[in-house]
Amino acid sequence: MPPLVPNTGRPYNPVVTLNGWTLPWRMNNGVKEFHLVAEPVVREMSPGFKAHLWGYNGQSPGPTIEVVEGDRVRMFVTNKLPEHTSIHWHGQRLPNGMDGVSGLTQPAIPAGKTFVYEFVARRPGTFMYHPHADEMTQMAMGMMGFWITHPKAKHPLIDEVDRDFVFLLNAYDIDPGAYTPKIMTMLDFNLWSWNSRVFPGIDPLVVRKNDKVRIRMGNLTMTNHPMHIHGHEFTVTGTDGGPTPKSTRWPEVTTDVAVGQMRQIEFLADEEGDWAFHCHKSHHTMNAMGHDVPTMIGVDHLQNRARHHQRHPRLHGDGQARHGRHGRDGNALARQHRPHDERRRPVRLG
Ligand SMILES: [Cu+2]
Repeated sequence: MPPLVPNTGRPYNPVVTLNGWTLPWRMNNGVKEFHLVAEPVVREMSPGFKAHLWGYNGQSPGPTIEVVEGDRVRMFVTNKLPEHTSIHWHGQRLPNGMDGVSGLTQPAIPAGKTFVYEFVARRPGTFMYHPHADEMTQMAMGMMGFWITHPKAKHPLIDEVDRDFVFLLNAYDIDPGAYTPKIMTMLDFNLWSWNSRVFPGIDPLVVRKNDKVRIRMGNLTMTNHPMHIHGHEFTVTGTDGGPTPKSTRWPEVTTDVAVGQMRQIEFLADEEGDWAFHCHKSHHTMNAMGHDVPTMIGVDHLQNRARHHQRHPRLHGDGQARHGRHGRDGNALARQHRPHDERRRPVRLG
């Protein structure tokens, strides 16, 4: 027998935010009230590796907001950052003054102040939120979140699914040994993350065999990501513009998510196993990026080590006998020579 469905509670199947959560609300005279607090946060990006980011309500990305088509929504936004901010509700139909572009539709929210946004969630779909104030800094620091508007009735283009996952693609440039992202980086980020987590710290998308699965992804990095799934085919059923017409859907195993875009994919999980789902840019899959590292393929490491040992005996601890245990790769050398301080990030490769 399938699980019983209660006749009270939410009239929709809530989404699962990878390594995240949905923001609670309160009803006030028919208005759904939410409170977002923009503030500095500490995010553990993978086990043992903590980053000092900016986010909302203690986390980067901020909590997911879930509402129903037609809801009147009131968002209190309190600014606990050391500078001004605002929130733009990416993709929403709303009154111009609620669009959150500082210097255009509103003065920025000063540090220490609260601003209130209010509008009706007019169309169902998948949306994002992020600042439109000092954008380069604030998004490089992790300020962003997801917004889902569920359809209020059965929608011809929105299927019911058993599992509904959401995550944001984001990117950081954090030097080894450092905690804070370099905010001036434009393209050459060294951490490509999902909801500010990196492999193996990303929640798996666990489903039952033959579940119908929906995944909603938003891209708030500075480059595109061809997202690829193994063992199944999916269709793109929605964008930030809403559900796609059925005539435009065809089977794919990879779909590109461009900068500032959102893609919603669906498939039947009818093959058992642990299937990979990843960006097909090999640099992003490997993740631990160091573009200034020379190619070490073909280099005679043993001879180099001997030479290095002669010049820098102090770095080699108890001497050359130890080297044999560390293999022949360039990373082993880097590990040996790096001081063992507690700020060191565990190096993980795909
Ligand atoms: Cu990518």
